[in-house]
Amino acid sequence: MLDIQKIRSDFPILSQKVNGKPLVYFDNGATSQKPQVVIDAITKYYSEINANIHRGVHTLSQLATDAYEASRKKIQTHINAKFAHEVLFTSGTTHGINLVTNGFASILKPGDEVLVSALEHHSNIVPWQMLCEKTGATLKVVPMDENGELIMSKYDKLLSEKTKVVTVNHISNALGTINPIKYMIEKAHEVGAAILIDGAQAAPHLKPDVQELDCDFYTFSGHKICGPTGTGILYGKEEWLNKLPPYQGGGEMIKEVTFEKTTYADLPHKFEAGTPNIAGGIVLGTAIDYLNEIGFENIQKQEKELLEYGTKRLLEIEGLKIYGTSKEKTSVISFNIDGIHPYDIGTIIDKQGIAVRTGHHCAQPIMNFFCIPGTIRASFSFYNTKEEIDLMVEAVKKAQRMLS
Ligand code: C6P
Repeated sequence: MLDIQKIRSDFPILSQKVNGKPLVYFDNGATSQKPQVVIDAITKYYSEINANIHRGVHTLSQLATDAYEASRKKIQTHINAKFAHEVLFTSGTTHGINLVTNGFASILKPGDEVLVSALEHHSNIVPWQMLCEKTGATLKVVPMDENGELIMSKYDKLLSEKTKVVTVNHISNALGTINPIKYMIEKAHEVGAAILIDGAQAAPHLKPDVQELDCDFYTFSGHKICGPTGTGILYGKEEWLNKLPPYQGGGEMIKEVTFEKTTYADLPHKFEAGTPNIAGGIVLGTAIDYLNEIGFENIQKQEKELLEYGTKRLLEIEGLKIYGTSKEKTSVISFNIDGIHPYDIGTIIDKQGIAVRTGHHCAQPIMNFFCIPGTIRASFSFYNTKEEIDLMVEAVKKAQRMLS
């Protein structure tokens, strides 16, 4: 059993008051809070070893380079990639997806098809639309049902030899659905398509094993897993990363430059032009260590309890409807109350110190599917408690009384 109070004391922000009330932070889907070890590691980097990496022979540059590359190895182990050079540092999930879509611009042709799912965040729709506009490929959508589950029989039918890439999130940010990605990866490969998994909402809750999954790309953001903002990871299979052209040109991504021709560096540097977020990359490793010390089994157990308890308590409220009722679900509850706009509830409960996200959650097609403008989304982390859920339920009831 986790000692939640001890864990909470690792996060300085959680003992703050907001609007005069103890903070109840249920916006973990947007970004997670940071433990003191992560905050300290940022200070330590800038106080002790700050220097540019892969460039200098001087001691600080070596220390910074070693720490950065050690973090890459740590992340390789964490996601079970075959090689460290399959792990690219990015600024986040959005960057990772754009790197891949940019690469496919030189591969796709008119008549080719890209399959996205109906459950995607805009970050995993718009770059693919842009790619299709550029190449003449066609974007097709794997539909979902009323529970927020992707319809696998429709997926099977959409796949054909025309399908060149499939892209799907591991977990939906708006509904919490855990998608059957293992099945989807196998099926994509049967028709020879590559597949990208958007792991932005999965990485906080589980340890993805990219070899076991056999996905071609897996991407996630550091800021959602207790790490700094402006950090992220794109895993790509070596053969794909070798095939794709570089994303950006600049320093560090070259072997040799002349005005006639430039040759590119080996992986991973081919995709890491310019000075990266060095502190961020190193400290992302610290965040991953922190989560592994707590243990993903413990994290899942705590979050499952919060999901079950939160669902039960919220459903006590008259007129409340939960969106996203899939069998496999993570600790996200999206809901609305009859006749009340989600923004109004969000604004009123904020006055009680309760932080939730309201709106379309960068997933407008999902809102369109349900014919709603948005939802109130409570997304729980392992450091949340049932007592906090009680506070939210009371605050929502109060808001409902005020607004009806
Ligand atoms: N979702 C949310 O509140 P970035 O912004 O690059 O770190 O992550 C983008 C992204 C991509 N895919 C999924 C499934 C996501 O959930 C997100 C980020 C946040 O739901 C902020 S919009």
